[in-house]
Amino acid sequence: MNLPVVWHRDALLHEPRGEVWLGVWEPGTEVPARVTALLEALRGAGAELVDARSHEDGAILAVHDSSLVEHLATVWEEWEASVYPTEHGRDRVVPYVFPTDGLMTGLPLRPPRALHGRLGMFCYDTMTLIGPGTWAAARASVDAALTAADLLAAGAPAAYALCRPPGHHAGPRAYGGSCYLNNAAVAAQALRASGAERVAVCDLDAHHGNGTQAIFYDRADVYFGSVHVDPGAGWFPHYVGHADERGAGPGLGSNRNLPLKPGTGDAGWLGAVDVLCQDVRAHGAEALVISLGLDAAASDPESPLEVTAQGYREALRRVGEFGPAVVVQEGGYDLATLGELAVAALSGLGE
Ligand code: SP5
Ligand code: ZN
Repeated sequence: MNLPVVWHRDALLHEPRGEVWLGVWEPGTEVPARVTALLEALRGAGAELVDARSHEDGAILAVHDSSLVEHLATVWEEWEASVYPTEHGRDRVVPYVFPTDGLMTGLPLRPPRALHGRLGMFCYDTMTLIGPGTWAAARASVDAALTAADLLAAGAPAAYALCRPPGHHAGPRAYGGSCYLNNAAVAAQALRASGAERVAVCDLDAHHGNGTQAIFYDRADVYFGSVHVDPGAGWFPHYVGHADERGAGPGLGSNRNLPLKPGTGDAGWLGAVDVLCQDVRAHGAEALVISLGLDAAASDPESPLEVTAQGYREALRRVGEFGPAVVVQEGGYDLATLGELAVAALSGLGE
């Protein structure tokens, strides 16, 4: 495989030790072994491994509020120095109160004094835990995406960033869905900064990329399109990802959601990918970011879309025709097939 694979060893430091789903702590699927599975398969396919280089925070602050970045960078140390681990036996950061519109009823948001009260200002679910290595891994994941964008700026036709933790559920000032910083959005913004006037983000993860959508919703220069299992059919992120979300203000028309029925399979999924391709062409994108979640696969425990490895390969063949591409790893949770899915998908690029 003739494609640079960018990764950072700190990706392994993030150990969420599960997720709290409906009030119960479960093992969770976004595990460090995902990195090992992907690396081994890609190395076996002959890919060139590239170490992620460190980048300034400016690239992150171009898409995220500084309040979120500051929170993520410091919350573990504050948690650990407090009574949560010792008196309460809580060795991971999990929120419990959320300042929803229904709670606030238009009142001004005053950051709570208690850390355990403040968490819900930034985290919108109970499944995205923070431990000692989470910040280092999230920061390294962004560095992988930025290093891949650098390779494109230097003339590479494509580069793959083995990002972990994933990023597409992280918005301008909120994290959730196993995501902390939005690697794909940071890469798209970096491609803009390195000279591409128009960029397109195509999100193939089984779940809607609500964070990336939110970041670019009112912008015309960065198109966002997503194929995903219909949130209206009962799937995460439940509240967003509907077909009528088309962008706002100058960005009206630059956002496309293609929610799909559970059980859709290759033909229907690739038909939706074709709609994204038409959009990318119409947008006049000079560079692409592909949010490559492999959790639409039939083998995946987290989604019902029933896509095959050949389907993924064909999707990247089609999307990759429209320009140089940074491919960013998002979800994908079946450790037994994750590696072969990635190899199949990436082998479609440039075919
Ligand atoms: C990046 C990415 O793919 N994030 C996915 C986050 C969605 N996770 C949804 C989890 C729904 C609850 N899991 C059910 C576990 C039942 N044992
Ligand atoms: Zn997903």
